[in-house]
Amino acid sequence: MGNNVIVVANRLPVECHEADGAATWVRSPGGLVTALDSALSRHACTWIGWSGRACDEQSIAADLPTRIHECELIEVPLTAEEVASHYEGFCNATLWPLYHDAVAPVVYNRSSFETYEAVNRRFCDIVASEAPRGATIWVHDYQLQLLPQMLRRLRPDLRVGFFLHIPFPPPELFGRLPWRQQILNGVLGADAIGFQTADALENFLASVCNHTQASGADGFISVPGSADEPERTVTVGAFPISIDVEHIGALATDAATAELARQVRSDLGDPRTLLLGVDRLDYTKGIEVRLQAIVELFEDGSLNPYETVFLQIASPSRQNVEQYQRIREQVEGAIGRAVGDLSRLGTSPIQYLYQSMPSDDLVAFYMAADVMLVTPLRDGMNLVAKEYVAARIHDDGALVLSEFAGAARELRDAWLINPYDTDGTKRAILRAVRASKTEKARRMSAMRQAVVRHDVQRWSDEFLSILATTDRQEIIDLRERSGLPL
Ligand code: GDG
Repeated sequence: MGNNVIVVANRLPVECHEADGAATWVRSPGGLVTALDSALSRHACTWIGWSGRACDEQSIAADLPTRIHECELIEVPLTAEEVASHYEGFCNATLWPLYHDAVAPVVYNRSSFETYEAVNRRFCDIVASEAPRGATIWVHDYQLQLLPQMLRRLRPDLRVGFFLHIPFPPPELFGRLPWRQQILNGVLGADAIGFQTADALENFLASVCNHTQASGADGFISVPGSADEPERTVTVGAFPISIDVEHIGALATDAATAELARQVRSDLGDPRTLLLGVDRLDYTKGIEVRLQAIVELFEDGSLNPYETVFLQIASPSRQNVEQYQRIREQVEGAIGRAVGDLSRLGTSPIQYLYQSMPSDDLVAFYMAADVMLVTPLRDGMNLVAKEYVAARIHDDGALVLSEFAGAARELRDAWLINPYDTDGTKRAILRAVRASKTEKARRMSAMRQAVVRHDVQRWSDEFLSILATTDRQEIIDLRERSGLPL
C-alpha cells in the first residue's frame, strides 16, 4: 500500500478525552477502528474522518495529532447540529437499526437525510482536495454511502472502494427506506464494493435489482451509462473482516498478560467457571439475551452461584442517542435485579463493568474466561468472537456464538445459538460449560485455524488488490486463489 491510499471513515482513529482540566487524544472505540488501525499500522496512508469533537462546541483546546503510526490524519469538521442530525440521527437512529433487521424502531426523518447528504458532500470536497491524481480511496461504512458516487462525479481519475462493516438488510426491509435509490446509486459509484458476508452481498444485489437500472451476476454489477457517464462494471464480493492475530498472540504469550489474567480470576474470587461478555453497549449485541439465560441457569440450579461468575464488560457507546440511553437503562435494570436476587453478602455471581478497557487488557480477560458469550441479535461480523479465539493459544476455552453474527459463517465450531431462543441458549451455555477438555480443544483448534488463516492484514490486502485490478479475468483468478465467496 503506498502513500496514495486514502482511507475515509466517519471517525478518525482517535478521540479526545477531557479530564481534570486537561485533554488527551486516545484511540477511538469500536470494531472499524480496531480492524483498520491494525491493517494500516505498517503502511503509509492518509486517514480522513471526523475527530468526534463538534467544531463549534466549547471544549478544552487540544491539537489533533497529525499522524498515528505511518498514517496522516485529516479532520472533517462537523458542527454540533450536524453531529445530532447526521451521526446521531440518520446514521444511528435510521440506518443502524434498519440495517440490523430493525431490532429497534427505525426513525425516518427527512431533514436528517438532508444533513447526511451535506456531510457526505463535505467529506467529498475534502477528499477531492487532498487526493493526488489517480489515488486509491477506500471509503468505509454506512455513514458515507453517498460518497463513492459524489467522488466519481467530481474526480473520475480516482479509484474508489467501499466496504460496509455492518449487515446489508434483506430487500423487504431496505425497501422501506425513502432514500433507497440515492443510497444504492451512491454506493454503486465505487469501483469495488465489499461486504462482510455472502448474505449481505445477496441482499444488496436483490435491492440493486429492485430499485436501480443496474444488474449483477457472478461478482460483477453492470451500471448502465447516462448522458454524462459511460457504462461501468463494479466488482462486488464478500470480504470477511478479521483481527490482528499476531498482536493478540504476542500479548497472549506475554507473562504480564498471563499474570493479569490470573489477577482477574483472583479478584473475582477464583471461580471454577468464569463466563464473559465484552461489547459496546448496543441493543444489537443481545446483552439481555445472555443475561436472561444465565439468570435462569442460576435460578434452576444448573449453574452454581458459589462456583460461577458471569462478568459483563460494556463499553459506553453513542450516549446521546435515545435508543442507547434506553438500552443502558434496560441492561442495568436487569443486572441490578439479578444481583439483588442472586448475590450473597460481599460477593455476587454477576459482575458488571460499564467502562472502556485498555485494549491490551482485554486479552487478559479473554485468557481468564472459560466461556465467552457473544450473542448479538444481528452483527456484521463481531471481532470480539475472533479476538477470544486468537487469545486462546492453548486451544482451551469455549465460545458461545449467535448464528446472526457474521463471524458464525467462519467459526462453525463454536456452540452456535439462536439468540431469540432462550432455552436453546441455556442448553448451549451449559454444554459449553460442561464440555470435556478434548471437545473444547477440538473445537478451539479448528476455530483458531480459521482465524489464523484469515487475519486483518489479509482482509485489507485482498480488498485492495481487487480494487486495484481492472481486468475481469484477473479479478476472477484473484478471488479463486483467496477462496473469497462471491
Ligand atoms: C462494527 C460492526 C464488525 C470492546 N470493548 C472495548 C473494546 N472493544 C473492542 C473489541 C473489538 C471492538 O471493540 C468491537 O468490535 P465488534 O466487531 O465486536 O463490534 P462493533 O463495534 O459493532 O463493530 C461489527 C466491526 O465493525 C468491524 O468490521 O465486526 O459487526 O458492528 O475489537 O475488542 N476496546 C477497548 N476497550 C473496551 O472496553 N479498548
